[in-house]
Amino acid sequence: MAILNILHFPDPRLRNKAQVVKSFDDNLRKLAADMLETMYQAPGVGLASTQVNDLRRLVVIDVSESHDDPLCLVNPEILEKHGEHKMEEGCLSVPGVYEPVTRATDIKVRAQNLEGETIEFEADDLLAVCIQHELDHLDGKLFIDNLSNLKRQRIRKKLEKEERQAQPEPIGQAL
Ligand code: GNR
Ligand code: NI
Repeated sequence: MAILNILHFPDPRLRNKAQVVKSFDDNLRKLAADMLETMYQAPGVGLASTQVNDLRRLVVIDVSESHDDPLCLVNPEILEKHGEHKMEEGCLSVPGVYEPVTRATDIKVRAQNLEGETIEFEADDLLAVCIQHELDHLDGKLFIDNLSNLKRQRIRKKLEKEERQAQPEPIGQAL
């Protein structure tokens, strides 16, 4: 297993749209295992493939308190949405930023598991929020996209500054 690098906003690769998975092989299972390890280590309750610069439609989620209930969803779709509520969200790709987002409260989901079998289930509470958040990632969307341009601009500036301080550019050589 391996810890993967999580892309941070405003990295343009977070805008990529992930592609439908057709081969359910060991390589896909390795990606899922690596994404779970990366998510637990972060720590976070979900992670989408686009966040680790992979374009296979795969999300991993674990909203359990004991961190022992992993869910891997391949090619996930939301079939039904019911109700609305506003909840504070965060994102491993937008570190340190927490903003309220309006989402459906109850959803019906269809996905495939790592063996390619179709599964359908209903979700509510944090699991429903998390699934909607992760599906947005697969389509290149981020939870800050619905904020005002000014707010998003401020977030971009803050993260760009943090990125520079984490990896300072080499000092130009004297010529
Ligand atoms: O760890 C995460 N917590 C979270 C909290 C509220 C709403 C959504 C999330 S998902 C986030 C991990 C992440 O960025 N997944 O893409
Ligand atoms: Ni996220």
